[in-house]
Amino acid sequence: MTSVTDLYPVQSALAEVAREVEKKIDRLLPPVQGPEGRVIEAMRYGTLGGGKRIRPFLVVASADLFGVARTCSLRVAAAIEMVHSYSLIHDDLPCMDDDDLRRGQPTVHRKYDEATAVLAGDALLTFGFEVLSGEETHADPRVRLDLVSGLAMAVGSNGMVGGQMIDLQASGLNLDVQGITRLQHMKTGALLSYSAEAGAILGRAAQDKRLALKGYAQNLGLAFQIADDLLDIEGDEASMGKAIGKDAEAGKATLVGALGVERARLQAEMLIAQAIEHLETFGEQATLLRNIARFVINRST
Ligand code: GRG
Repeated sequence: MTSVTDLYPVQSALAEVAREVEKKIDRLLPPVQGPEGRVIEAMRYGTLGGGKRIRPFLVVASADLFGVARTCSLRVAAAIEMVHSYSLIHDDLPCMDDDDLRRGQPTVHRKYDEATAVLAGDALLTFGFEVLSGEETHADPRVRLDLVSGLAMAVGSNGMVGGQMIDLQASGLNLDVQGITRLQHMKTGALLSYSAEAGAILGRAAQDKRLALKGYAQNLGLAFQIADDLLDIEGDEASMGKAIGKDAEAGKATLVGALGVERARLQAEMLIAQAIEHLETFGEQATLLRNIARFVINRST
């Protein structure tokens, strides 16, 4: 059983990476100017000033295992966070989840307008790739190509976008546990998993180490999603005395819905144990990655 005090070091490490990646994103994004300034302002609004920055943490912590310079790993972390922010901006749109608030603030389409939100998401997605492909990311063009193609696969129709498509149709698909697991792997797991793998790519790690980090983050991603659904339910119970979350109400496919709260909680714990097993090859060096895995299922936001 993990106590709250065990999680302090990982929380401060997470906060440190969050601060560093915030600065990096701020420096990389263009300044708000010219007639196109509105979309840049919306890109900045949608990316800066919030979020747990778990994906950047995974990049930096896994790259640290191979002695990669922070200037490089933070650049990759920033690129991934831009792509993650694009997905959230588009996910909040009226044609998808139709949310008014994100991270406690008005969503991008509420603060600006729908067209600006679509464009800000598009521009963040493409800018993420621009950052990855830049020479400052890594001197070796093969490494940059590996990073670019890995991200493309993680967020395309075989990854995040495909998962989102299945999710949008989930109420009519009658998915079983296997189907929901696949959906979650695609929608949430692929980008999380790529984040850890990106650290290994930057470090030109041997294939077994790269696969170990990928496997670790795949299990982590699924547990992360279960924890997110459990927090949704707890939030709804606290605010309205209801036993089902917004996603369940909306007919969305969640493992919590399919397995029930208790079995889903156990499943998340089992996934975290499996994630940690993948790290054996790194010994003590991977302590932070082990702790972030425990943090993911013990977090309160
Ligand atoms: C629109 C192409 C497209 C994809 C959207 C990731 C996603 C796909 C939608 C997010 C919806 C959602 C609530 C998913 C559950 C888990 C998840 C990815 C939550 C958001 O990620 P966090 O918790 O967010 O890392 P922060 O705010 O901390 O960055």
